[in-house]
Amino acid sequence: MRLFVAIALPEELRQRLAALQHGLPGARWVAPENLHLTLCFIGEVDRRQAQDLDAALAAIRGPRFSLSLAGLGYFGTETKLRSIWVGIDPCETLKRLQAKVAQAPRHADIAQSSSKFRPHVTLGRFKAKTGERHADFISRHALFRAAPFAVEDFVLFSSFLSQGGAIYRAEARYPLVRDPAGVTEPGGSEV
Ligand code: 3AM
Repeated sequence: MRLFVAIALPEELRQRLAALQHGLPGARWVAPENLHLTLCFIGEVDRRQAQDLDAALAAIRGPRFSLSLAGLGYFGTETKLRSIWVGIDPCETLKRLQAKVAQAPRHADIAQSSSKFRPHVTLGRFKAKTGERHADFISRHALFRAAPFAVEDFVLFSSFLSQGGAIYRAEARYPLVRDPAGVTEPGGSEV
């Protein structure tokens, strides 16, 4: 199975993001129900690795916190966009959670390439050449901002490719703790 770990977004927020998803030639927009913030891409694993990963993720302790989506950016270049995404307001608690999640594959004997965490929510992907309309879209939405939302858990998703596109399924949810004795961390905005 093909897995990744992510923070799911509330329905209302996904609807707000979906409202941005139009008007760009060559875009493969992420289906609104699939919009998420990836913490760690895991890849193909066997059943035993998946079980070990689940155990490692379940052992993670961290506080609940609030996150705000803000800004819009891209990967690739303006003439050859790979993806357009919505950014996240800087959040130390998110960074700490991601660092813990990124350790979990090691405990499950899953090879990982280390890459810097750049938190984002992908809106759409592109294969063909991109141009002025794309650059205009990026500058028009550069100041996008949404109300903060509470992150109360993180999720292990499986991903299947179907004819209609990717289907993501929540395999397990890992709760974060409210008012945690011993895990309250400075610098975050816990809820
Ligand atoms: O959150 P985003 O959209 O940036 O692109 C995939 C998506 O990232 C990424 O994992 C997230 C959940 O599907 N992904 C897919 N295949 C990948 C790979 N081979 C990958 N990331 C790294 N290596």
